[in-house]
Amino acid sequence: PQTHFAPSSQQFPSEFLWGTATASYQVEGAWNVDGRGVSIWDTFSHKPGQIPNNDNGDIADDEFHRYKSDIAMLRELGVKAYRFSVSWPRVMPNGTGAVNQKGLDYYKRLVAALHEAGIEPYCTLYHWDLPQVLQDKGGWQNRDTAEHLAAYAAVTSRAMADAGVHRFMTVNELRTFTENGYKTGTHAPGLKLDRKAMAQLNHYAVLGHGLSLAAVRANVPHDALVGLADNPNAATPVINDAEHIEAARIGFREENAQYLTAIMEGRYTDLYLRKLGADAPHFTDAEMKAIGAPVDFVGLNIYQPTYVTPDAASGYKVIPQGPTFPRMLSPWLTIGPECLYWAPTFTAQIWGVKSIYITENGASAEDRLDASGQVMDVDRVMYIRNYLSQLQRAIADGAPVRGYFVWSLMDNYEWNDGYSKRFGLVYVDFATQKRIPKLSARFYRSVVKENRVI
Ligand code: GBH
Repeated sequence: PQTHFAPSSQQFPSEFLWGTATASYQVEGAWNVDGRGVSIWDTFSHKPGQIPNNDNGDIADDEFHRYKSDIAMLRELGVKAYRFSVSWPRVMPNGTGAVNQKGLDYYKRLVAALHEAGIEPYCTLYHWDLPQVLQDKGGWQNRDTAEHLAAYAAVTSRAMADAGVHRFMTVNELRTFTENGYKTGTHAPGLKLDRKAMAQLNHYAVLGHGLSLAAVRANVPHDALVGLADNPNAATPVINDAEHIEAARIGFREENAQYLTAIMEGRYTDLYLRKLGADAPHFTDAEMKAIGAPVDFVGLNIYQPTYVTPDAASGYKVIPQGPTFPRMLSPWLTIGPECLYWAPTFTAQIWGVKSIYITENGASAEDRLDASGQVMDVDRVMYIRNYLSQLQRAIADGAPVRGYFVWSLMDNYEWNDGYSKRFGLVYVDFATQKRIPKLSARFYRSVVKENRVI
């Protein structure tokens, strides 16, 4: 009988970069320490009745004070990279102008400790913590915010490059900070704008990426890589025949017309502009050129599929997922591992992208300490294993995926869900700040060590 499986099964490329991800407001805490300014998330979460249990990020994982021991956890996992974000109001308390050196110093300490541990820092410049003073002037409804982001990105990327950071992402998830912040209002600043206002605001958001991309390039060494981490709707064919795959390919491009497609093509699709009619945004050629400037890599945050089927009229149609569709703990987090096959595959096929990272993937689960004080999160292991199998298959079929970051290293402040949804490989007891690696941490350590789905 065969007792030993060939280690080549479901193998990843030898240079594959395994990592984990976090974001400033979700883990740092220290919200009013060393001159940090106020962000829209401080304002939003401090307003009573806004977030379950009135949870906020004042303390979060206290990573500001505990980064050294958290980096020791990264070493335990054996990962080669850590994706973190810089808090804009920590570096520029007023959103523009004066730089708070103490704020920058925190990130220099963090980066130095990562280097010391042999872990490559992947730095996101904007993961949603907009300085409140800029929201007071309209936030992303104001074109100036795009310019201010670029000015902050210039200062921050220069300081981070001096500290040895070679990998930068301008923004995280354009769709989330625009639509959740300004359309559905579930995220800060909690507004509910109409279609016309949203179209213009979305334009300023992608412009913010484009201007920041240029600003970072001008301030970091030529061999540094600059991209973004976006969350395109992961259009996925239900049936893998030519017709359905083509429908999903069309869907992938059109469903993301105002975000990733605009960035990849430097223009809005005809269908997008036609659908908006009189609500279409105002834009200039120069702006579209900045938005479409080439990136060194595309980061994809992929969690759940958007199923698509052919449609005679518009080429594709989105199929809703009913109440019995399997989900993780977050209601939006449906389980469709094959979306991690299609998202990088389409990104490479449609736009010829040569370098892709999965900058986030992971799952919420109802984690409980068992009698022996362990967290046996077999559901999260199931989720990650199945998604990784599809990613491995995508790479085997030619998708140029260079790395993968689990969201998240540890449980943290999950935005409008507060601390009620846990995504970590490491359990955090928020009352004591004690960290307990879950079963999924052990699983991921094995994946990293063997460089295959195990
Ligand atoms: C990512 O968002 C984020 O980058 C990260 O910060 C976050 O912690 C992680 O994933 C897990 O959520 O409550 O009905 O308004 C993933 C995309 C978009 C999913 C907003 C949740 C809110 C749904 N997210 N969405 S709702």
